[in-house]
Amino acid sequence: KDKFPADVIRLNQIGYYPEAPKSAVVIGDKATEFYIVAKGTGKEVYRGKLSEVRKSIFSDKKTRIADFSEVKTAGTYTVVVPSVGESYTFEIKQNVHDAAARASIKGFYYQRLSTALPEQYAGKWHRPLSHPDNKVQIHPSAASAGRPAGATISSSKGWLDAGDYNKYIVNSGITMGTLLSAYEDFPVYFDSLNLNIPESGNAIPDLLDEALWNLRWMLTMQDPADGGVYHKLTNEKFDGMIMPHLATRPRYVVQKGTAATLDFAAVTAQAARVFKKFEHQLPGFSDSCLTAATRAWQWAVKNSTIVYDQDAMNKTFDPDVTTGGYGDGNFADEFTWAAAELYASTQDGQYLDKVEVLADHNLPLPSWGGVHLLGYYTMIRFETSLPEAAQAKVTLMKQGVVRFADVLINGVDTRAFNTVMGGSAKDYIWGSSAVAANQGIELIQAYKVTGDKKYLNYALSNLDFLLGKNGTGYSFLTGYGKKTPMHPHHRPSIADGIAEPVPGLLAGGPNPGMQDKCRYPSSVADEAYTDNDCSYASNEIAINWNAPFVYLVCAQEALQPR
Ligand code: G3I
Ligand code: 9MR
Repeated sequence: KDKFPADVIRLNQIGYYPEAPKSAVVIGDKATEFYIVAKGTGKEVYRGKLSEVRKSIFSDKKTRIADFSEVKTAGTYTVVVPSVGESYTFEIKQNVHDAAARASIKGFYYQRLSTALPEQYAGKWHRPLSHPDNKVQIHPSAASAGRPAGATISSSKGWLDAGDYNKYIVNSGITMGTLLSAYEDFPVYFDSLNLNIPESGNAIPDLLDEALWNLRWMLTMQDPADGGVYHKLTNEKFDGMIMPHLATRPRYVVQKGTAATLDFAAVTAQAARVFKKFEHQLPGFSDSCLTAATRAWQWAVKNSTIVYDQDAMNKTFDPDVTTGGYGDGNFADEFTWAAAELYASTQDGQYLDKVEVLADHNLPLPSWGGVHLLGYYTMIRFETSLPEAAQAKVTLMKQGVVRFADVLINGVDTRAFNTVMGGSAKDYIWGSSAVAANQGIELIQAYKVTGDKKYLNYALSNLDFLLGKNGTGYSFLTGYGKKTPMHPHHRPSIADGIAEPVPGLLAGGPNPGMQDKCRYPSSVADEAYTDNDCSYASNEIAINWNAPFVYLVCAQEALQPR
């Protein structure tokens, strides 16, 4: 076993679709041949030649690729490389990612605050009610005429952002936009997906019921007096590694800001559209979302440069707040995203004027601070139902999305790990898993625009990356794959005394920034990851990383041919 470790062969530890490309990465340059062996019978079903040697651009690693796309028969297999190793077992079958797809959505259920998680839904990770957030203080930075400092508001529900217990509007923005877009792009797939959450069985798809939990919270973050939105709901500082129900220190809403308000406008405008279909179940809800969106937009137009600068805030107001910043000083992208969502929901031309089409073909990949492309995706999604006035912009957006996809896929076929992820060191930032997943989403948009299958399959290469075909050998989704994070920086998982972490959560992934100062086994860009709970810079989990994983995996489940 030790002589032939599974880890020298990197692959999607869950498996492959019968009709899709399939490859594994063999670390080292010596071997030349490989076999695909059927589990159980031990029979060799396929023999192939490894590729030419490929060189990592980050380290001195050399690899060869085992391409077994020709194996299409459903079954359980391993890759065997003589005198090198035998891989983990994996499956080839239809819907091979079904369980991982469900789990990654269910991961959001485990992040719910202001409720108990009963065993019936949460299994051994059940926990008591925490964070009712029904007496949240107005921080002095957020005081307004009707809501003086120290007054309390109710701002319950929502998801914990990540491994910490705070709730951040900016990060909820991209998360919700991504999940609602997944629904808008694949409604049929989600309509029948049962997640065993308390709302399962009602007439609303479970994905949307889950999203509603966070949306209800977001709606409370708008100041009713003027439409502006508080940047976050937070403790003064990060809690210790304690269970949620023991984290009872005072909570505050802080300063309103332009980014938070525009992200809120985008999400509520999109929600107005999505929930219109469920008017019968949620009477009036869609309309209230649109009203909230419109008021937020108007506030942002009047207050178009209000940065959330935590250090500056702390110089002026007490108490100091030192939790996650999510500060962003450039609002052009938030204006475009919010305008695009408002336009798609209302077709009111004033919003179309504010939708900015970027000239640069190297578009910014979506991230919490860069949401430009979310606006593109929505405009493209509704292309055929948008007025004539929008068509010129939509055409440019489609070209931009396809050009960006072509930049992403350029060179993959000589890359050491054979994935779109890892084309440059810039891919490996804090939360690099979300870079991989968002590249996948971008490629799926290019597939939708062109109908060219290659983009769908390149997107799949990044799902392979996330599930084990990478420089670390980890499948980053907790509980899914053979070697998965056991010690994420996630307070409930650390404090609950249960060996396995909460399942279905995506670890941040390689980040040579290593800002947490933990010990890492390697500082190389694509290997700088440690499965240690001290490592918030590589091994935390976060809702804005899970959401693009949900989109990518569900899109593949919905789109791969049967
Ligand atoms: O913008 C620069 C870019 O210009 C530069 O090239 C790059 C080089 O590393 O750095 C970029 O800034 C980074 C920024 O994220 C934007 O990606 C910072 O170095 C990096 O420190 C920063 O990390 C953020 C981190 O909080 C610290 O603020 C992560 O994106 C963000 O996901 C993370 O979010 C935390 C919350 O604050 C609290 N809750 C948990 C959550 C997840 O860890
Ligand atoms: O636990 C915190 C994590 O959720 C954040 O992402 C991270 C960066 O903002 O900060 C973590 O908190 C650490 C703090 O920044 C420094 N002291 C140790 C804290 C817990 O490890």
